[in-house]
Amino acid sequence: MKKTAFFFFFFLSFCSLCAEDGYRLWLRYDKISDNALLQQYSSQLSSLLPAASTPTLQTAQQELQSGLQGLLGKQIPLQPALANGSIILGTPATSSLIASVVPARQLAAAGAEGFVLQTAVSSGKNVTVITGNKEAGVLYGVFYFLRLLQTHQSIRPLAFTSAPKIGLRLLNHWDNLNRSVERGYAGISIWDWHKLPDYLDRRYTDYARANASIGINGTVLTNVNANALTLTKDYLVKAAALAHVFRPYGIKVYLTARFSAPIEIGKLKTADPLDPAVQQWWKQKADEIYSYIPDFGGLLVKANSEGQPGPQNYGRTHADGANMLADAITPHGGVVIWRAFVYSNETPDDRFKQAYNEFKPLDGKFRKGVLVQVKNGPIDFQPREPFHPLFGAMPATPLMMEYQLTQEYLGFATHLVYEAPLFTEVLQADTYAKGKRSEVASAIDGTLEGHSLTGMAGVANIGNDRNWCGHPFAQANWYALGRLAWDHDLSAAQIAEEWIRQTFANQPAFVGPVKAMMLSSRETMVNYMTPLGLHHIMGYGHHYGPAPWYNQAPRADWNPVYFHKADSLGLGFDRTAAGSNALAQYKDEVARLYGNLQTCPEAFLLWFHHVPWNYKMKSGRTLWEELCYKYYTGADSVKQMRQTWNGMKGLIDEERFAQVNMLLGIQEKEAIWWRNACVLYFQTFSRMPLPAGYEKPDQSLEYYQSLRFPYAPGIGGNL
Ligand code: GCW
Repeated sequence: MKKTAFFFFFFLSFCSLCAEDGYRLWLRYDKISDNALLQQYSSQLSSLLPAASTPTLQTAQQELQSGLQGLLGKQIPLQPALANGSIILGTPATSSLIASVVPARQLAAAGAEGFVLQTAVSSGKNVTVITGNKEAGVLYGVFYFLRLLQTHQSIRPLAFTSAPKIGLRLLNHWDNLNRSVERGYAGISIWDWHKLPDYLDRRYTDYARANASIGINGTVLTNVNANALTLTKDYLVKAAALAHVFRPYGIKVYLTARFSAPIEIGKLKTADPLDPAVQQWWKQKADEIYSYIPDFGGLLVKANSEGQPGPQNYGRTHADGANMLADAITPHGGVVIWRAFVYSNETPDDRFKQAYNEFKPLDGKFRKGVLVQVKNGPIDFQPREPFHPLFGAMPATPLMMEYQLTQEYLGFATHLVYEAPLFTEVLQADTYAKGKRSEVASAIDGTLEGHSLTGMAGVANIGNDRNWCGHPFAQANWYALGRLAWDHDLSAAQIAEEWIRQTFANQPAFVGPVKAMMLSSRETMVNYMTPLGLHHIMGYGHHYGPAPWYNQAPRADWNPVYFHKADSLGLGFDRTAAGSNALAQYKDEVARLYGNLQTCPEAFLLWFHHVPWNYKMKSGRTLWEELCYKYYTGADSVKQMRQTWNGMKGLIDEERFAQVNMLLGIQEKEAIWWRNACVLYFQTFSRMPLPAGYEKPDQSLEYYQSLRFPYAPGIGGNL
């Protein structure tokens, strides 16, 4: 007996020493250390009524059991008889008790995917009900309930209903069949195509758990720079195996379609969407896909963009291409997600304007079942972009939001950047499409134009690194995407707080400072990389580090100099009527706000104006001084982040503490690199001295320009 206890103790202490490698994400379920709370929860939760034996309800039950076992440190028995503290799991269809205990209007409010958490008295017993109209809702409810415990919230009384505001809540993996990940910084792809379909890594299940816990209900497995082989039988069988793992978690599988697939794998001479043989080929392909994956979510397509084939190769429009695929896919219940990230090499116009120019005229031409997926901003996932002018501009078309979780332009997986403030800034921007209060969020959730097909996607930051995302804090961006897709009214602060409490610790001494650090991290990064509306000034190709001087790219709009337009007079891209007039793509109210130098928020200044170096900013400083101020403040803030983190020593496990500490060290160096390189380079145009009091860069501009990174991660060849 003693021996067992010793080993148990040994095992526990061993686990606490070795287990904090980040693998458990925000689903750690460690025993609650606050004894009073532990006792309270224990007395409120005594047993679990066995759920119906369907895959999703059994999954929900297992999650609840293992979660409670961890959090309460004891097993909650399955017990059919109602007792004080019973938990009842199920849908009104699987349990008559639920229908009698939960008010019908609450169930109605939960809709198809939502859930109800309800405490009630049934046959004289205090019970907790976790329910939804569909089984996936029950699972979401279980995860929400476990979150309440993990974050030390009260669980009695509960009368809480929650339903997602957005229908398709997706991750987009830019994963190639050779397991390289385009713009991936967390190892190779988690999809081990070679061993699929027979070898099902435990990670696939944990991936599904993590996604379901935040309401993500679909995953696009493959890169939008697509490989036609994805749609061959060999790979469909592999994708079907993943779909099988994900199904109980309410997660559908989607794939990317290469537009030229009929030629490459179908032996046709053309991929012209108006050619009957091509249409027939896609119909048969869709039938085949659905024979393997009956609940297949649909196809995501990047066409006529950055060298990808598309309908324009045949003189057809994006709508022609999307509609052909929709005719094949929608009869099976799937959707076609067509990306609006296009810019043509031949079009000499401002790259900002190209997606709008191509897509706006197609509004109303897309078939039912097609969504157009639009990046949050007009260029390309920069640290700060104004909202994309297509939002609010295509009333007849369901527009889906595309964010980038992977930090292609945000310091890779080395910089601590919490992206929720970026996401919410865009969602809250007012498009004025139907007058004031026509926020981007309402264009995405369907309320602005009355669409029922709605979606939000995040380009995944997941790889096979033990901690999934490379940086322990990058997990928060995955988490935030799911939470905001479910409910975009949540604040970045609220999401950060619940993530920290589950992922690290509940102590206020930790939560407070770390939350503040997360919330300011995005602005800090903007300051040391692209302040005042600068954009696209990173290294060429790999996108690592600063290279505002670069002008050797094969096309003008891949060059930083194209975007910042520094000259002896000033800095910034004039997108007013006097310049490219991109502002005309916005509603008048927005165009006026940004178009007037006096009213344009300074955060967006250089997006829209070419501003003289000695222009007086609101602070009283000149543009040049303000630019220096921002770069130096940004780099200094990283120093402060390190200090904050150092103060957290001892409050969490040593392993993750040390990892973050080292990463912040790199971030500080790289912030100084960005600052020095950019200030020295822009100084060659402003010809003004560094304002007094700033430490001089310790290297020359030539030094920064000479740096080369042939093996920077994330380029990802699609072999
Ligand atoms: O940001 C750019 C990336 C490309 C990516 C492209 C896109 C998948 O640099 O790597 O290609 O966007 O979104 O299609």
